Amino acid sequence: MKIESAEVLVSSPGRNFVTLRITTDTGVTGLGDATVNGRELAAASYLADHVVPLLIGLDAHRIEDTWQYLYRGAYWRRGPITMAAIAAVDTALWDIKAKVAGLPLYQLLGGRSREGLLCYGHASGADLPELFDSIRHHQEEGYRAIRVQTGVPGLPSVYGVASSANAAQGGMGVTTRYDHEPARPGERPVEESWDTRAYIRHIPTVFEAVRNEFGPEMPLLHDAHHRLTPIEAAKVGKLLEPYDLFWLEDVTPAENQAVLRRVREHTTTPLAIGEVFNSIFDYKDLFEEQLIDYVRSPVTHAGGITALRRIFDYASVYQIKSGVHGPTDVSPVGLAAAIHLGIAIPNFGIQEYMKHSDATHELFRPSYTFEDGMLKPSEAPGLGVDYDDAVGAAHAYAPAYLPVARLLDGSMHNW
Ligand code: GCO
Ligand code: MG
Repeated sequence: MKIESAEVLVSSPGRNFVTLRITTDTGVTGLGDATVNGRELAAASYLADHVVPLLIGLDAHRIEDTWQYLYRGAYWRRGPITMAAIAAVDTALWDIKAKVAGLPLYQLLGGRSREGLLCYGHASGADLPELFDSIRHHQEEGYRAIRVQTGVPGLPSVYGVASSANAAQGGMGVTTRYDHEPARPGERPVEESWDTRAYIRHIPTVFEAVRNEFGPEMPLLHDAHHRLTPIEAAKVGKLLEPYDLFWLEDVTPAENQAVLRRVREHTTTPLAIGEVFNSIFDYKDLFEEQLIDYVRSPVTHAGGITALRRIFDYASVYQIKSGVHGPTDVSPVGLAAAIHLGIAIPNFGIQEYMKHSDATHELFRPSYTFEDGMLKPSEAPGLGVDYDDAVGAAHAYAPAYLPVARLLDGSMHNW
C-alpha cells in the first residue's frame, strides 16, 4: 500500500486550521493536524513544499520508518514547525493503518485501559461573580475538573478570561463567555499588560473564594502561562498549597529545564508543563529529576502519536502522567488522536477539553463524544474524523495572532 497523494488543507471555520490528508493507492485516506496557532502558513508550507513531495510512493504502513526519515532526514532537528509537520504525517498514517485494520485507532495502541478520559474545562471571569457563574455553567455541562482563570485588579485584559476586553473583540467571531479563543483576527497581535506583583497578591484570594463556595472535592487547575520567574513561581506554588490544586501549569518558561528545580524545592503543588515543547529531549531533565507531574504536549506539536507515546512511556518510569494540551487551536483531528492515545496508555492523567465551535465540527465531523465529564473515542475505524471539503473551501485563511504582553513600563513580557 503506497502513498499516492497528500494534500495540505488550510481552512478557517472561525479560526485557522492546517490539515494533512494522505491518500493511498488503494484509496484509503488518513488525516493529520499541523495547526500552529498564529504561524499556520509556515507549517502549511513546510508540509506542501518539503514533505509532501517526499511522501509520494512510500509504503503507508511504515510509520516508524517514515517518522525517522522526516526527523533525521531534514538534518535540522526539532522546532514547532518541523515537529507539527511530522506529527501530521504520523497521525495520518496511523489513521490509515487503523482504517485498513477495520479498528478504532486505540486498538492498535494496545486497546482500552479505561472507560473514558477525565477532562477539565475552562472557567473564567473578570471578577468572582462572573467566575462562579462560569464554574457553575461548566458543572452543568458535566465537567468534573475545572481550570480557573480570572482578571487581575488594575489590568484591563489578561490571558484566559473569556470576557476580557481583547477576547470579547471576537476570536474571529466565535468567542463566547465560556469559550475564549486567544487568536485574534488582524495583521498584528493585540497588546495586553502584565503586573506580576498584582497577580501574586490576587490569585490566592481567588482560590480561597472558589474553595469556600464550591468545597474541597472538585479538582481545580490554574495556568500561569509562562509569566513568572522561578522564585516567583515557587512563591505562587506555596501560596496556593492550601487550596489543593490538581496542577499549576507553565509557571515559568523552561527552555532551561533546570529552573524548575527552584520551584520544586519550595512547593508540593503539582506542576504541569510542556504545551510549547516539541520533543522528548525537552523533558529529559524534568523527568529524570522528577521536577514535574504532568506532560502537556499534544500529538499535534510533539511529532505525532509515535513520538508522544514514547514521551509518555519515558514519563511513566518517573510516575509522571499525561495532561494533554487541548485548546481549540488543536483541531478535532489532533484531539481525536489524543483521545485514542489517552484511552490506551497506562499513565493517563487528565485531558484538557475546550469544545470546538459548531462551524469547526461541520468541517471535521468528529465522532468522539463528551459525556459526564469524560471524552470517549468512537468505535469507527481509524481516528473517526471526516474532513468535509466543501465546508473547508468555503472558509479562506485569515491572518490571526496570539496577543503579546508588556509590563506596565512597556517592556516586552511573556504573554
Ligand atoms: C492552554 C493554553 C492555551 C494557549 C493556546 C495558544 O493551557 O490551553 O495555554 O490557551 O495559550 O493554545 O495557542
Ligand atoms: Mg496552558
